[in-house]
Amino acid sequence: IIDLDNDGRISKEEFRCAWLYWLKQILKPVTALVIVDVQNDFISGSLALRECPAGQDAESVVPVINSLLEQNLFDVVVYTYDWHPENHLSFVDNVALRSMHPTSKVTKEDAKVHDEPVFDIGGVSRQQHLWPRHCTQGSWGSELHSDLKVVENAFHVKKGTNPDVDSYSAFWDNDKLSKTELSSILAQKRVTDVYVCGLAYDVCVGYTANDSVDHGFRTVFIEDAARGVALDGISKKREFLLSKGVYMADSAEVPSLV
Ligand code: VGL
Ligand code: ZN
Repeated sequence: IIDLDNDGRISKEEFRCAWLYWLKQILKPVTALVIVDVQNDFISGSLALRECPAGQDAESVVPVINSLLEQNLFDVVVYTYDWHPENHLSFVDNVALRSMHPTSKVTKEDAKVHDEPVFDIGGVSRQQHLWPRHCTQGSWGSELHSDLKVVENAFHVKKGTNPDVDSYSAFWDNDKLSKTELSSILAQKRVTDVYVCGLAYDVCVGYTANDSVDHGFRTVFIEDAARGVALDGISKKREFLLSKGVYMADSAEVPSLV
């Protein structure tokens, strides 16, 4: 007998039992926690989320993620890093180095943070959201928050290393020109289920969750272990990810999902 809730859907409790006693035995999930960009610049540096429109406290994800790690729930743990060269196209102070495409509504002279100029990159037009200079390779801002637990045998994946294209997703750059190491790590470890968390909800965590679904992974987004840039961005991203089949979870229910 299946216990259905008011919407006629299987209840969470029923699913939990079905998962634990049947599905998990058959599917034998291999789980990965992908901790996206929990770096100083997004917490207290140049792109501190508390100074972004949503005004969120990015540091508060650290104890939530540490608690998940301390419970040893995952087969694979991956830390990702936004890892930009000095001349990266997303930095507002690099606009002077760039050529604008004729279709750009934003000019070199008045480009500011959050504008989206269209650059001409060797004859290719590429629109880019502008950010303050952040996460330059090897800088303090690019380091993980010092309280974040770093487990042994974890993988460390860098993204955003090409000066001419941004990379919000930990799988691909924004134009899908090249992949990071993430998909080969997950394939080599035979991962089936990807859990994502970190910074920022509506940017890099959201893009990573989307690409995780597109790669065929069952994907869980741990919402209380993520903080975002803008409230409307967060709610739009949430609706979009739900429509793609991402499971939006609270960290407290993760032990019953893995
Ligand atoms: C990110 C803005 C620019 C992120 C990275 O990690 O969410 N956001 N670069
Ligand atoms: Zn970046």
